[in-house]
Amino acid sequence: MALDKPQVVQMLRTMILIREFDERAIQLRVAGKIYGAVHPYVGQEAIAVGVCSNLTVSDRVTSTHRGHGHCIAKGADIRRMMAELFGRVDGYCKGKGGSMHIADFAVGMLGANGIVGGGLPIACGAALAAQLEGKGDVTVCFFGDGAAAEGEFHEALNIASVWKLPIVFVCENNQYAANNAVAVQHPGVDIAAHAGAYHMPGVIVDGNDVLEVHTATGEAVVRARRGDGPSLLECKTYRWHFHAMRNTPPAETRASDEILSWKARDPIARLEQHGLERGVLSAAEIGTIRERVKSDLEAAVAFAEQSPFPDPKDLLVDMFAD
Ligand SMILES: Cc1ncc(C[n+]2csc(CCOP(=O)(O)OP(=O)(O)O)c2C)c(N)n1
Repeated sequence: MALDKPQVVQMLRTMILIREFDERAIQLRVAGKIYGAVHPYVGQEAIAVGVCSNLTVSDRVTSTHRGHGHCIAKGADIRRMMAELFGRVDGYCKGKGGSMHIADFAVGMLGANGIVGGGLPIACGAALAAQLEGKGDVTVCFFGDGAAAEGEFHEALNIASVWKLPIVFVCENNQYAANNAVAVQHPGVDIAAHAGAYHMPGVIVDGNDVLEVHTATGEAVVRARRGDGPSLLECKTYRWHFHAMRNTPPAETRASDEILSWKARDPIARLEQHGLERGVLSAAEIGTIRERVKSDLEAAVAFAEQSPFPDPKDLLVDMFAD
């Protein structure tokens, strides 16, 4: 069923916000205003938005080191996210966690995660909790193609299948794990092919098409809510920028036309085109969405800048459980 206008507007706005948040984060990092590693999600926005547009606030997600897009799509507050990147007390971890540790349980965001594959067992635990609670909530587990080469990937798929956990595994295959192209990490081309071994549906999705991601996730979420167990979606996409703040892999090792061919499939431009062709968006409305995103982001940066640094005497506060 075609999405209605408010849904298209909401998706487009969220995708633009995710992109602009990370482009701004790169600028701020280069300018030395924020600290630590930033792993940009630019180019992958259709996945977070297409997936999370099927979720309610009580559904949970686990994220990765490249987590800003998941946080925004699940409803986290960009002011507190930005304050965290600035290392300030109003950040999600009071400025002591940084980009890779943003969590907001109030909106079901169980946390970004610096450990590759670390979200997979956490997602199984969250899905088991949801199964025991019996309210029909699902858990989505985002992870990369590199994480699919970790043992935790197989353990998680196995236990989720055996226990029919209400979980959707979403592999964001952005073609690289740091320096390594997907072909050198995996013997087969498709991560989704592993699903058959664990007796669950495995679906390959165009990860640069938010509508396709939305539909495929919708089917997996219905299956999970019904009690029929997990699914694996492999979203084929591309990481436009470097891995973290270093140029990895060096631009010259990527085939010269590779980046260009993926940029021609820009997920935001494709949704704009879809909206214009269907007559549910006008160029003026797109301009207004972009302006609004810009002012919201500047407000987030201003909020972060006025927030104080944590007091050094609080260095160990919140580090250990009582
Ligand atoms: C267990 C573990 N091994 C290695 C690393 C170092 N590391 C950080 S990100 C990364 C690549 C991850 O690739 P992928 O899962 O495909 O995610 P992407 O960065 O492409 O989004 C590696 C190897 C780590 N953080 N944790």
